[in-house]
Amino acid sequence: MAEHITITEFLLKHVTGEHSLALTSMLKDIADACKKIALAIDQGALAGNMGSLASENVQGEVQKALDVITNDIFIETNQQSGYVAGMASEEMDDIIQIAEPQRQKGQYLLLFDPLDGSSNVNVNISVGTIFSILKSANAKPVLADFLQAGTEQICAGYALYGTSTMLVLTTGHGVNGFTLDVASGEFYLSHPEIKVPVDTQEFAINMSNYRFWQEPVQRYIDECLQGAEGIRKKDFNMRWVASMVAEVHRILVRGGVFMYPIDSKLQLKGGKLRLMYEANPMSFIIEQAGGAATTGIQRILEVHSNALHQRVPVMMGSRKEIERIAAYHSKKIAH
Ligand code: AHM
Ligand code: MG
Repeated sequence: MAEHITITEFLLKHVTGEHSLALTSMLKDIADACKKIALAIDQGALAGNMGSLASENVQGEVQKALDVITNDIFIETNQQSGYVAGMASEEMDDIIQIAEPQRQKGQYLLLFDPLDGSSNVNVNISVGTIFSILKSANAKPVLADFLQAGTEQICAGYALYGTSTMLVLTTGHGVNGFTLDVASGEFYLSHPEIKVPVDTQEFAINMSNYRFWQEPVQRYIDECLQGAEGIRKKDFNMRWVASMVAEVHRILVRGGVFMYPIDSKLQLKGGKLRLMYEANPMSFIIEQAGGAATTGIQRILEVHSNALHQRVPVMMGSRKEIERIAAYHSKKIAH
């Protein structure tokens, strides 16, 4: 573990500029919330946390007990610093207003997915929490204040509840990863200045959707599958965890591309993954680590946001591969 630097020591030293006080304080609360979530997941079935509820969230998805538990933990814990003016969650239809006494210094918006990949919870596979922080134009924010492009993010991160619990974040100056020491309850810097490896031979996509994809995505995957005998002249490996946080983390550590493209089943929805609290924060992290993120036709961080739960096609990871995929969409690389 690199020099045993705690997350608080790291933030105090490295987060500078106009948002430093607020970010340090908010990130401390976020780290606390993620620790509590890690515990709730660890206790799992023993605490009766694993079932499905009768309720559905705004996306029409059946909520798991842990979706609701982790949502409550995240909201409750992140009201404490007083810097958060409003929140938005994958699990809630509308923006979350923060009561007056809890937002004395409220100038920031916190958008989050408390438990991404929650379909994996019952089968004991890694899940995560994703968050994004924006500046609010209003102390009492309304929906319009949240609808900012991803380029406006001042901080983004995720917690991965995997073989160890990690918190990975960016404030726009590179990406750093911290690992939870369960014994002391402290996050320590374990992955300083993460960079996405430039070369990759690994892709992540739900192959069962192949027949629904658009031609540029089929073409890219076909060429990967042809391996050394095909135009790419090298063999590719494939992974699909069905947990975006786990896939993106793997890409940060050893390279690769993660794809959830538009397909004919998703056409009306605009994509599978949500822009504001899934695609934007993960794209910010990937770009800060030297990678790239596109819808196929546009940089994700520049997508105009018109709804809280808006969906987008997502392709992110090693820069050269993402540029190739974008070039297939714009037909800049001919067959
Ligand atoms: P969720 O927020 O409802 O958990 O959905 C998002 C997840 C991503 O983590 C993952 O990449 C994707 O859904 C998996 O989808 P699929 O089950 O279609 O493979
Ligand atoms: Mg999600």
